[in-house]
Amino acid sequence: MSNGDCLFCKIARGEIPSKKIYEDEELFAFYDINPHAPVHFLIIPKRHITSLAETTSEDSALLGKMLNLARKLALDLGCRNGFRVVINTGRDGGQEVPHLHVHVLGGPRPWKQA
Ligand code: IU
Repeated sequence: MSNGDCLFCKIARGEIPSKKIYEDEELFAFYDINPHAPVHFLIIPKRHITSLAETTSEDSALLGKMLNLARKLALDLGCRNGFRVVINTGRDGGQEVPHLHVHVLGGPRPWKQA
């Protein structure tokens, strides 16, 4: 189920434009609007999940798909020397957008830590 007011649900539905990298029935990937590294993109589920803290063991397959896609897209986008995967979770985790998202950061260093 998507959430009408959620920014990332709107991005996933194409109602707010984004630099899309990938889309399937469950996931959507797009470049971060404020990149912290030469390659910085986000992977989100199309279904509204507020954060990693709201997932359950029933979301295991979805979470696995998100990580598999992180690896695939990072390599496709040239992050051959490594990349960083971050899931900010909740207020103390520094999460600003309340829709689960995986940050993938890579490219030649130096770059800011997200
Ligand atoms: P955070 O993990 O919730 O702190 O990160 C949210 C990210 O979403 C942050 O890096 C923003 O630059 C990014 N972002 C975006 O790419 N497009 C948007 O419309 C908005 C935020 I709002």
